[in-house]
Amino acid sequence: SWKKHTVTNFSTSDEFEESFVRHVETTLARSLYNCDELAAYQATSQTMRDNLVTNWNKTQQRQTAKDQKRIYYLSLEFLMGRALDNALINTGNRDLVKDSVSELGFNLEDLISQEPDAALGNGGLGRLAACFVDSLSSGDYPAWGYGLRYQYGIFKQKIIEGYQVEVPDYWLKFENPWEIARKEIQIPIDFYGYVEHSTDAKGVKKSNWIGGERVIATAYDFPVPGYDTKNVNNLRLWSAQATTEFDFAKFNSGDYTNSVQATQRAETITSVLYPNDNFDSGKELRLKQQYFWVAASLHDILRRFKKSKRPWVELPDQIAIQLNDTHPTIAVVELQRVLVDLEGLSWDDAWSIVTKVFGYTNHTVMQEALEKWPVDLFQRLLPRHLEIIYDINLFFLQHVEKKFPGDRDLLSRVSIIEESNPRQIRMAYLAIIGSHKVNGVAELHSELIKTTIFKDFVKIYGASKFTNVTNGITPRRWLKQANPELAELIESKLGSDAYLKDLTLLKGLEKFVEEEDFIKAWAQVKTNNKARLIKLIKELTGIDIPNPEALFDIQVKRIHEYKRQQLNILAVIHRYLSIKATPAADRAKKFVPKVSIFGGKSAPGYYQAKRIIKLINSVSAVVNADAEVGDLLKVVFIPDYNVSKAEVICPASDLSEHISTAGTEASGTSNMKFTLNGGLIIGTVDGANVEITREIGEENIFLFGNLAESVEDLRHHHRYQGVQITESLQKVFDVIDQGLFGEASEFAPLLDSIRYQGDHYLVSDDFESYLKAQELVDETFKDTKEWVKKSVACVANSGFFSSDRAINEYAEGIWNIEPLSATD
Ligand code: DL6
Repeated sequence: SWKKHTVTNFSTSDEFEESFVRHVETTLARSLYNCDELAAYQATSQTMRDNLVTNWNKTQQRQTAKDQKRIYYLSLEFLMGRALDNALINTGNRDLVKDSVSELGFNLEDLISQEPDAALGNGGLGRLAACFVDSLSSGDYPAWGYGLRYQYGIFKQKIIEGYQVEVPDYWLKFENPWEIARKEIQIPIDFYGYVEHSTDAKGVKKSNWIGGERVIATAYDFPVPGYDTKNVNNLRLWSAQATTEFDFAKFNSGDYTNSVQATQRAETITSVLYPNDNFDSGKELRLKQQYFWVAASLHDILRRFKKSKRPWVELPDQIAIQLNDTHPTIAVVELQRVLVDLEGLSWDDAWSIVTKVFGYTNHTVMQEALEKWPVDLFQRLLPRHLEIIYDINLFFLQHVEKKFPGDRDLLSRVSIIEESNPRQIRMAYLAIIGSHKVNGVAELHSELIKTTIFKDFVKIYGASKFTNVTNGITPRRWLKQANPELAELIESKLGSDAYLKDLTLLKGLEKFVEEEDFIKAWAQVKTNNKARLIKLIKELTGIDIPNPEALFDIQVKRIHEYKRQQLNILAVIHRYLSIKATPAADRAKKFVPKVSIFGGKSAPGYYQAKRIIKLINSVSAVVNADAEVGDLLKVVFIPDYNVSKAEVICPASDLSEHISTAGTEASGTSNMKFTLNGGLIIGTVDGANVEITREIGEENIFLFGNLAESVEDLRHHHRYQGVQITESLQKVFDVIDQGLFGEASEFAPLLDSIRYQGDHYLVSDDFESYLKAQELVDETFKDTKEWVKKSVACVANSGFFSSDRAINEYAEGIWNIEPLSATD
């Protein structure tokens, strides 16, 4: 068979159990009689880890011996979720381990749920990085991920009286079996200080940065197993430590507070993940995090390169570095500094190497999310880097001036330094200038960056520097792991699980859509998954969902005005009013029973997003308590949306919402997760929805709303002619204003942003077409069989959205790297 399961290291249950017992008794120092589920989870994980580490070592040796080009993926976020189930699946050990732990008296699912999510990310960008490391390992690419080991990941969200309350996520409370502490790797990282300039005997100018504060970066390694391969790549996360643990002199002189202060200040660098999604917060500590991570990673990468004794010009043949958003852009400057100041290369030689090494992925066109740093802050924190940025800018502007003589406006538009007050460094421009390729993350988005925010750079560099790599998701986690029943049904029809490595094979499902039994089985899987979600909702919120046959309409993602949860909830209110206005006898004919499900975190300081959460919860309280409405409408807000909850939520949707204002969502990846799990989409013509429509067919998606090209005109119209509120939207506003959902003043800021403040996100413009699309959803859902066929069509045509495809495109079009087979 195609499947070798070469990674399986346990040939019998006995082998697994032996190792399990050894870990319980030695690693955990417990006895089997005193082994609870947490301990059993840890022993299972330790046992799996032993295997991974062996293959991890071999992978590293193989990669060093072959000395092929490697890709380093720099991401400030890796939203990995849980590791155990994924490791079991990728290594082909799941069934055996399930039986083994059952023999030992445990249920595998219970053990899996003991693991806290590794929630080192905010949303799409961080989860994309996690899917990418899975695909890099699965495709046998020589690759490392580099990030930060935050002590606190994204906060946990509690809902108290309808409001979001943030609680720290101390995910490292218990020993983490998936990380390997490399305490011996200690890289000094400097901040602050000053620059000394001198001229050597040959008349060459030298710059020497004397740092003022030193922090140590220590490495923690996370093995990343590929699916059905022995290849295990590395994700290295850095943790900050003080140079000296403790100042004894100060301690002995009685100054205890100061003696621990330096330690605390150093460790603060990696203590917390900034909880902003698509917004640049601009705090000093964040810049410190970025430099700390980038400098440690580059030091590590260059140390590895230097061992090969190759000349520096060969660096771009040996390494590619991908900048996941602008967060690691300072790496461009740091590499130039190392090559010029420390390795003695000329500026031009160094710069030619630097620009061949880096690629930059853009994830947003929204101004508020584009990173800028005050020049003053750079001057203090990284004085030598600021000098280098000035020089990069000078040479770049000279190049522009030569190409477009006399165009002063152009020079000021593209300058890395924004002459504002305070002056700012535009990190996206620095990333473009320092990279050989810039990519967007979906076709529409990649076109938009060329025609809007980076238009001038297309003029300067030509269009070929700009490319598209549409995002993808890993089918191992998002189908096999999240939806085992569907995976099993698919495997039974396709005859193997080869589709997990070549997702386009799902196309083979199409030929079964006329089979009655298949359609029935497919529908049954969905019902079972909905039952699983009903249980989770009950546990988390206490809300009963009486009807599992109801249409599950789900919107889970970060809460943001551009993602327009407000549009969704306003339409839910409209539905509620319509149900109540319809005579009881006619209701069943007119409306299909529906459960509107929301989930997602707001950035702690994002006022409007927090109002949206409160409104959803207030509507939920009123609607769910209204006996007159019964099971025709239920509204749920699932607290603390995260990766492990998404694994239960995505397989349970009939419909999911991807309804951003056109032109604002770069790609979206939850749209792909829902489609791959047989859920239909209601969405705008935005991000990857466009390609999803192309792949699955227009007849299988509910599109609505204004197009990206109309957005600017509509905003202009709002500014000068005011906002038109339609009758149906006005009715919704009226009941909110009248206090149907509690204190009206709580929601006024939200409504006012639409009716009086220009409706930036075009809720008023899209409201009617959204309602129409929802009506069509109801009509379509009434024909169960037709709906199920559409569901099959979604899955069968999801092949394109595998992160394996995305990684292959990066490897070929941007990194120029080849896989290194684990059997070589
Ligand atoms: O590219 C991954 C993902 C896209 O699918 C989303 O459209 C985009 O909004 C998201 N961006 C972020 C930025 N967050 N931070 N920090 O997640 O990237």
